[in-house]
Amino acid sequence: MFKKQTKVWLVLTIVLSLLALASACNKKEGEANKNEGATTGKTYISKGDEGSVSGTIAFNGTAPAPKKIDTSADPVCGQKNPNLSTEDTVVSNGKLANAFVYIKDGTLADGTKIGEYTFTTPPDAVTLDQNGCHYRPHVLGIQTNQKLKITNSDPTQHNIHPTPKNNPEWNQTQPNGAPPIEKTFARAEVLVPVKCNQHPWMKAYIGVLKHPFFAVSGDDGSFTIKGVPPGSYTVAAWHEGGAQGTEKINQVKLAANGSAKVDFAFGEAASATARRGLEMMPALHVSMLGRD
Ligand SMILES: [Cu+2]
Repeated sequence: MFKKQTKVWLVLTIVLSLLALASACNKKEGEANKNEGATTGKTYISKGDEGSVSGTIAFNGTAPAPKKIDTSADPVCGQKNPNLSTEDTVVSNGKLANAFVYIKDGTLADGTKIGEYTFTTPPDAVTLDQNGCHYRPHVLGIQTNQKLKITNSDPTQHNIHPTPKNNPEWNQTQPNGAPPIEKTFARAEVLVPVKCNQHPWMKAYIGVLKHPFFAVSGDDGSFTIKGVPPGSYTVAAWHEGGAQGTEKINQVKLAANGSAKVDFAFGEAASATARRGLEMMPALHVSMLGRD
């Protein structure tokens, strides 16, 4: 009787152990499959047939005049930069500076969606300088995981505080004379606002993308995105005007070794211009789909 009971227990124990082992093996296999699934995407390799996308950002209507900033909270700022003014809408001769223009979506000539490619991270850092108690540049682009080097060229202390939605938020004090701060952004985000906890008027915007196809419009409103593979793309221009900024969208087709033109317009009369543009512009040159 005693012997029979022991046998039953022994068999039960063996069966249960085997079941547990099988379950563990299945789990491991499942995890391995999941990891395999995560490594999608092929690295883009230049074919030597890349071209450029360029254009101009217009500002229609009356641009708000820059306002002088009251820097009395930190006398050092006033000493170094007595004429510090707002930079939210910088317009000269009807052209808008500091618009962030980028390839938002599209398909390369080889039929691959741009989002399916991985683009090599540039080894050089992008610099954001604090100089005269404002950020230089005011708008910048960077690739995911590319180094952002923050420098303090002022004889006063700053506190850099990006407020991203898709990346971790942080803030860090940088006293005068302190070494540069180096940071990266792991995820794409257009755009990450940056403020200074020391000087409430200080603002910058960082466009983070997985690819290098972006540019910022200069004082003459012009921009050029270089090294773009041939394909059909949605190009977006973002400007900080409005609560969350304003984004305009256009379509562009780029031939091998080509140079495509695409213009954008912001300001009060921008929508009307965009509609006129649709009727007048040749389709391949640019089709205007002004949004907002
Ligand atoms: Cu500051």
